[in-house]
Amino acid sequence: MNRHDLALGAGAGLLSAAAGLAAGHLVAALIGPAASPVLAVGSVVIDRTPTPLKQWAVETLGNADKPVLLGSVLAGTLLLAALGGVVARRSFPVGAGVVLLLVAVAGWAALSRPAARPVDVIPAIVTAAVALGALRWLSPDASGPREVVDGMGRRRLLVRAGVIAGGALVAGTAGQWLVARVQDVKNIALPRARRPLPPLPRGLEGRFRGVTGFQTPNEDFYRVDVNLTVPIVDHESWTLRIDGMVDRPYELTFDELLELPMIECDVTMCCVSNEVGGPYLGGARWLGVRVSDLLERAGVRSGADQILSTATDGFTISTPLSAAQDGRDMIVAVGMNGDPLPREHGFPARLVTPGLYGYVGSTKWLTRMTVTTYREEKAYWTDREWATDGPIKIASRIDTPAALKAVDAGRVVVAGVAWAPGRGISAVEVRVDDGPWQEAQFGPDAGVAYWRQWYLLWDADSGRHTLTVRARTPDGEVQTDDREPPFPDGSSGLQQIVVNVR
Ligand SMILES: Nc1nc2c(c(=O)[nH]1)N[C@H]1C(S)=C(S)[C@@H](COP(=O)(O)O)O[C@H]1N2
Ligand SMILES: [Mo]
Repeated sequence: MNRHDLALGAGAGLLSAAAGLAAGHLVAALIGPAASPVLAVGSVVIDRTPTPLKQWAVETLGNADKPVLLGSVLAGTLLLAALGGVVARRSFPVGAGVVLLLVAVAGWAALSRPAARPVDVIPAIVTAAVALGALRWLSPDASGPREVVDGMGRRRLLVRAGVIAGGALVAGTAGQWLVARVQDVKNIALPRARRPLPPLPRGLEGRFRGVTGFQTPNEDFYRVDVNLTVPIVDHESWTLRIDGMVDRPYELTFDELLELPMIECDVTMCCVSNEVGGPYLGGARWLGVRVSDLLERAGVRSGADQILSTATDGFTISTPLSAAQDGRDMIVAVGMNGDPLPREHGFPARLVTPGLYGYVGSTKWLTRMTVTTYREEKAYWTDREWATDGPIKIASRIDTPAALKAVDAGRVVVAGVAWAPGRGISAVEVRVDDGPWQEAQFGPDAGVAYWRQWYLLWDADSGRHTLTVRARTPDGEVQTDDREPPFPDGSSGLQQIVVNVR
């Protein structure tokens, strides 16, 4: 096989695979995006990836972890497809076999998801049919004499390749467009809270540039989950089931949920994987139904100590039952900052648990709450050796000045946020180099479940300076530089930044 042959074969393999995947993606957009071949394989890869590697990916790649993963899956697929194309020039059945193998993996991945339905195999079948058809069309008839093989003619081959590439582009784009269209849920009408809270005041962001806003807009709210694509849940057919160790298990539709008494609460949510100084937290006003009300109606039996919540895709989270019973505002939320929950953040309903890290208290795309015990059942992260109860550690962050930034000598605004949701923050202190701890001023207060903005006016003299921040809770805890377990990358360490003053 010469170079020319190799290139033609690889090209045909790549194009065929791309066309197949695009067609599969379009069909998946119509029946359920999660069954899209690339996405299905990606999800299985995520689930099978060992936790330390996953953590490493989140830490080093941040929110890029998903594009990077999808990109790798795609690259691997295309590489194998190219190989299939090359082999197909020698023997079409063997080459086609390689392509079929790829599709079989995608089909298996689509069907092995917990929420899979039989129809989810359709995108894989479409992918196979289109990919094989395209490969056949681009391959010379190997049984013929050499002249006929080459005699397909450059022009004819180019035209065919163009048709396939164009079709793939159209199908892929249409698939993406369809997915985006069904995702818009902004105009669903939500009820008002029984006792609405006064609007959150504008915070320090109105006075100092660079400070995190007091209320995080939905578009800017951090997103952390194991899903490659945002689950698209139809609220008309969605239900919330409450069962397990209860006297009267029951199920609610979305409309029935909206008829229950609603409360509003301001809660700062935070991810355990947030690094010191990191971005994985946000403050929002949530609207929802108290979990204690929902459980009361079911009648919790004695002996239970866990709420095992399940998302529409089968993902589970364990929350200590006590969080629903100790008076804090643990809710099944349907609203976020005055709008329905965005799909990214759990539409139609999610848990919000003040004071607990997201992986133990904030199930998105919630569909079931099962009252049980930790002895009986373990959820996704708990099963991966993360702490069973995840109270958020006291933490603080410097938003401005940015680390390593050069600022002019004189008055410099040092500002940021501090949080210990559930306990509240009573003081924030900043230290310049080895100097004394200086007490910062606060922005507005929205209760103990919410973060506080803080600022300090620093009279800076020129040179290189190190700023350190720490927070205190009303119950006397002082934030220390503690990055020990139970959280492998716990977020309680003291943030230090270096600033160059001119
Ligand atoms: N269904 C589902 N819910 C989930 C997760 C998930 O992967 N799947 N991740 C949890 C984690 S680790 C965090 S930190 C929060 C993040 O919520 P957000 O994406 O709305 O900020 O959601 C939690 N709820
Ligand atoms: Mo998280």
